[in-house]
Amino acid sequence: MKRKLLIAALCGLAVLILLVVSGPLLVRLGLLKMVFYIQKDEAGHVRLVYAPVSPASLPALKPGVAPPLAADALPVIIDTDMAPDDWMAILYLLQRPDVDVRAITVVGTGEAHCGPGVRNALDLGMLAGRPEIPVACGREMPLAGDHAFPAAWRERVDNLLGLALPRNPNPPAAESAVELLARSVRESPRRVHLIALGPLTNVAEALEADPTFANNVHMITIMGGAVNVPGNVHLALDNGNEWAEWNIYADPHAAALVFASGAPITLVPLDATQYAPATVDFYRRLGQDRTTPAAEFIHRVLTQKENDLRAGWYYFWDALAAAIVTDESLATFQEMSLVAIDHEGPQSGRTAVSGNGQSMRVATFADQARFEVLFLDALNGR
Ligand code: AGV
Ligand code: CA
Repeated sequence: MKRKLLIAALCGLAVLILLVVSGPLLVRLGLLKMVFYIQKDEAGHVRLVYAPVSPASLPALKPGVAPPLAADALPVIIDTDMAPDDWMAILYLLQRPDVDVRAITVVGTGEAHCGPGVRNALDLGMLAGRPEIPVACGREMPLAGDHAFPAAWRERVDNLLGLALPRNPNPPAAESAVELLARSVRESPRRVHLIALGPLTNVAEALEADPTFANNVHMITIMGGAVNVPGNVHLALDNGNEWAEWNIYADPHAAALVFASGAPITLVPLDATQYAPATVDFYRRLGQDRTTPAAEFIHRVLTQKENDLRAGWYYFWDALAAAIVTDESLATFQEMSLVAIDHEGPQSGRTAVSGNGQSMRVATFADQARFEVLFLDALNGR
């Protein structure tokens, strides 16, 4: 009996090893759709996963058609570090007829590097039928300090998680991100809504470069910070910093300058985004309801992220912030006086309540069910 069990276990192990070794080859040959393989997860742990491989072999995506813009569409500039949930936020905004995306500026101190980040932003514009939207990148070092996103994360987002987008024939803007920000704000017929989805390096530089910049900004909505909840850098870094959220941590001095600038700010910190986890349930719903190239692309992105969804540590951080811009009733807000702590140490990058802080509107809760419907509808052009 014992021997039979042992033999069965050994056979099982042999089959598993065979599948791991031969899986990728069988997929290449088109004999398998799913495969076991060894992957390093976001926290750097090695694990065995069962998932589709070779996203490059998926059928090429065709450019979609942008919705006709409403006459009173909100003029918006997106400042982004081009991580996967930034792609979701960008496509959400591009698919909404009530949003007029006038420029995309990539921040060089976030997850993507400038070269691939700009390329991918242009190609997202192509996917959404808006290839003419200008895209530029900013400086690649924070205004102060040397906090950087993990190299492995950067490589993955630079490579679009192995996915492909239709190629936008337009070149990047000839200007820098700060110049493009300044010009887009200046030339907008109405005051623009600036949506910052990465470290605040570009936004701080633009505010510093031109004291009148903020006059033509209706609102800066920032995904970043953690006020009354733990931060998220400590999940990846072993530095004892329990407070900081990545976007603020990557350039705390830039955040401090933006906070102190006097510009009107809506902060969407982890306090609110914790209510918008990227769930397997949402992924399944999108799988059954994807009628546009944008919806199809985000489904592919979530397929690449499936293990993170199952592990429960992936959130629609930036997509939620974008959705809140279009529908404020998704969130509950509190007026708070906040500082961004920009000195080195275990609290570097913390967004803390302080009597010396800047008053801003802070989202502390989000309606998950309504956000998901809005997101799914917009991706599908509804
Ligand atoms: O902290 C949230 C910000 C968002 O702008 N980013 C991801 C979103 O684009 C950084 C981040 C936090 N945890 C992460 C992040 C993780 N586990 N993997 C990749 N990026
Ligand atoms: Ca981001």
